[in-house]
Amino acid sequence: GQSTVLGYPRIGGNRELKKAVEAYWAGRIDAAELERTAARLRSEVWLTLRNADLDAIPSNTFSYYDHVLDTAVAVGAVPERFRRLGLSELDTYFAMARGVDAEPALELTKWFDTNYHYLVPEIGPETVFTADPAKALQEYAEARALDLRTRPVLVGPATFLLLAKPSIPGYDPFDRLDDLVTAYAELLGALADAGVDWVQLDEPAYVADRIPAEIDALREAYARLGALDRRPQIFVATYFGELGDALPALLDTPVEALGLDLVAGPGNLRRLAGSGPLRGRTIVAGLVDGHNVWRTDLAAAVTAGAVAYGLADHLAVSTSCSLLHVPVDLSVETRLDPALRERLAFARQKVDEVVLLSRALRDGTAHLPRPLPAPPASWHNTEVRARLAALSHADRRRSGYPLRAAAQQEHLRLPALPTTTIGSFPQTDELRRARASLRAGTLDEPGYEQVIRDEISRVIRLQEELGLDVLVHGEPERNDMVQYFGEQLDGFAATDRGWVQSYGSRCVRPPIIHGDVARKAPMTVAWSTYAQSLTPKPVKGMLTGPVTILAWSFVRTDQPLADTADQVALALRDECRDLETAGIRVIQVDEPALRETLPLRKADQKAYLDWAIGAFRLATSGIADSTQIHTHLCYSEFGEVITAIDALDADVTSIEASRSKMEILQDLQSIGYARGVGPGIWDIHSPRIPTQTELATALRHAVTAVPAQRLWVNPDCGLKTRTYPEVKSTLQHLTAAATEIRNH
Ligand code: THG
Ligand code: ZN
Repeated sequence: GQSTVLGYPRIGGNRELKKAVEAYWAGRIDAAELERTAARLRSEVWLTLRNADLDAIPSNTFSYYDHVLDTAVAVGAVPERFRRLGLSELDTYFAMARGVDAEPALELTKWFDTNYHYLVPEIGPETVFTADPAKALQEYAEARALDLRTRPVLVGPATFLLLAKPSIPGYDPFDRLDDLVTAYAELLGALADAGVDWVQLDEPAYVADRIPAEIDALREAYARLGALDRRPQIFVATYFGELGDALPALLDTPVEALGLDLVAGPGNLRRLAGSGPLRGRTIVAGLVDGHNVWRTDLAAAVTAGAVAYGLADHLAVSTSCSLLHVPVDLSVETRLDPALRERLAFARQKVDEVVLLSRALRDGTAHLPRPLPAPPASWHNTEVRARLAALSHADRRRSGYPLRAAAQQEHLRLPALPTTTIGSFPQTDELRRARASLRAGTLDEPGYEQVIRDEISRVIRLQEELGLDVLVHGEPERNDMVQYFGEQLDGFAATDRGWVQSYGSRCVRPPIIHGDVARKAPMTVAWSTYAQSLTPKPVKGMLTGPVTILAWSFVRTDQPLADTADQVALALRDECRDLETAGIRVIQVDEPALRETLPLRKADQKAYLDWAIGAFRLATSGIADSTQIHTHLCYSEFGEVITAIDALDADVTSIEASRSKMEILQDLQSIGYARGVGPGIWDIHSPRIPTQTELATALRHAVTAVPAQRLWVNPDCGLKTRTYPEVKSTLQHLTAAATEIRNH
């Protein structure tokens, strides 16, 4: 068999791409220097893959920002509003990615169920598709100069349109598939002319539920591309789940290779067995998990691979999806617990696994490494497991809302339309410097804590001056909201350089959950009570919910996610109790990831929502009626999970709404949501400072959907990416707008 990977991280082992791109944006380097860095990173990846003895090496997996945007450029889908800026090609590209003063960027949204975000193509009847193969050809030629014949990768035409949004309301971008396939035909022709043997077209959209018309359209698209007489061989890659009816549809076309995710979609094998003769086609078996960091169980993978081999005359071994979603190289993580390290594989190590598997399938399993020993006993927490086993329904239930609401009003004495913020305040240069000095050893722990205390008291004073009703401590002590909890919980490990691209130049370093989760000591109580000691107004405790902690970590796969979620929930439950005992009267448990980990297929969604809601309620039900629970949701459209939001049973839900023009309020109203709600009236992702009039208008609109007694006034997300001048002005406008509406 052959070996390949569907894609490889492009950020570099030390985030060189992030640094170069940001230096270019800041004007510190020019386009030529940026391009040199990019070319070096590309050749490093190709040489790494060649030196690992991988048979088939992908190209065009590099991106300055996002591979969906690259595909949009390759088919000419650059909206007129960016073309007319008259910028260079590179700057037009970055204008689409980041916006410019005059034009907002393309929308950014989740790439399936990963923590990667892509730029949403805008497609309408006016879009003129034209093939622009320059980038793919350039990369192919660069690799050719290293004596490599690579396989260019593009997002496939059907998935591209299914991920797009209409440029005018009501239009369906998918209606343009025929025209788009014409552009792809031209692209394939240009690649063939350059000597390209194989092209990879990614169609992951077909592992989600698709209507028959969409499946038929996929079949027709690949029948057309397959019938071209001037083209490379076509490899259609699918990943993140099971293909369903798209599998026989693709086998109905002349495509030469089909990629199946056998990690997230083990049922693909059964489906393949039932789908008739493969007629010489290659099956690319995704046996090595590209979405998680665990070493592959090679014996089990060989067994699955052998089954696939039995079905297909031609088999290649691959990763389940692109390796974009895992860190680059485990070998630099010298500070990890050896017992954990030996169980992990990052991108570089996963390439070795692919090569080993393809050899084992050809030559037998004699050379496979020995299986791992059992995990260390210290990863197992008997006490947590006993607590989990003893849980009952009652542990996930609070009193009825009317009782709670009365007790909370008694305890908090808030005005109508109470004002608050979501939690974080700007991370100042001083804070960043202090964190860097602490790491470098030039600032000691007491010195660092003094910096944090000073910052908290500044933030409290500012909020009192602004007249906000429920205050926050501003989270100056936190880097990333998940990293912060991961560092304090048993069962989690942090990496030094395990960066993964989240969007554009932004990366995250997800913690790894390897064992039973337990709280060693209170995690947030000291800072929250310090903040509360400075003011008579209620200060919110700030926690990250179990679903979000799991979504933004690498999770263990040896037990159901639901169990891990409940373990995290128990730790948070104890934290809530301790906050309450320490005098904190309002606790916010954020679940911004609730929507993003929703399974791609409808059939799997209920089970997910059941455990997700159950874990949130377990975390938040161990407290008195008089303690008010808030939750905060952002980064997604929540219409689809509206009943789940209700089922969380939080006393107050603050939710991103300013971009969707508050449609979410109608949605909540229509399912009978009857508790507090704070639709974000300030879009904090924009540096624009809204006026008091604008905010008052938004509030006036909101009170038509939600009675004033239940309506909260707040921005739509945390303020850590904004500056103090922006925050001060806008919060002033926000409190003034609330007063204006209260007095009418
Ligand atoms: N934390 C984590 N995952 C997330 C988010 C988060 N996923 C979804 C969403 N939020 C993604 N958004 C961001 C926003 C900013 C950054 C990363 C993801 C960011 N990263 C810093 C960078 O790349 O410079 C590094 C941060 C660090 O030093 O830890 O700014 O909030 N886990
Ligand atoms: Zn938010």
